[in-house]
Amino acid sequence: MQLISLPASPFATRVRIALRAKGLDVEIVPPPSGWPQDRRFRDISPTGRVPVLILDDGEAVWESAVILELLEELFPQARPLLPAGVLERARARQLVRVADLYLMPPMVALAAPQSPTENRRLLEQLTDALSMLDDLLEDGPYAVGGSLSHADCAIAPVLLAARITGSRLGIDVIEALPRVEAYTRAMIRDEHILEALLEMQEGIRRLVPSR
Ligand SMILES: N[C@@H](CCC(=O)N[C@@H](CS)C(=O)NCC(=O)O)C(=O)O
Repeated sequence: MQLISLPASPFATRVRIALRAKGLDVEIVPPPSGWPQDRRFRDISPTGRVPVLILDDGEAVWESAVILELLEELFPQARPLLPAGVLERARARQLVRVADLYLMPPMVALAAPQSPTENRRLLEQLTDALSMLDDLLEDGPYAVGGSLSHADCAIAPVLLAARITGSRLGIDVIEALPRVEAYTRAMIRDEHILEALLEMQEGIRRLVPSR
């Protein structure tokens, strides 16, 4: 199997955390030159986005949350990354949705130049979403159910991205949120999260050397 990935991508990072935790031997490759317009890349990733998982038979699967679910089903013998309880599984999936629908969109928009008014509006959206996350996170070292799950795969890279986005704008978007703050300290005690986040941070530094 191959994972088409970029180190700086929080979406690709969530899949890399899962691959590491499951101990799956997957070759990590960059997108082809000419990405994202490249026709051959569009044939396997119609959205033109990474990550994309290429299975051994050549089938391509895109959308990071779907890739995470697929890995659970393809490798039931590997470490499960969804909690055993039905409700806890729903909670883990909810946090993946929170990352995708509420946390990432303002951050993606903030990465592009915006007017000061728009910047303020997006920042407000981001802090609202972070404060919702503060209410949703459990107290333990992991987001849900006491062990590493899809929720952590999704939330940990988003929080690194939030910290970097905030510091670029001169504010710490996390410091006033006790659970989120505690979680950002606890998450890096997990070796799989830590390694993938260091890769992501280095990827961002290479893209924007001042960060
Ligand atoms: N919903 C997608 C989002 C993936 C995504 O936005 N990836 C970005 C990198 S972080 C990308 O490939 N952007 C290329 C582009 O927009 O042209 C997923 O979860 O996989």
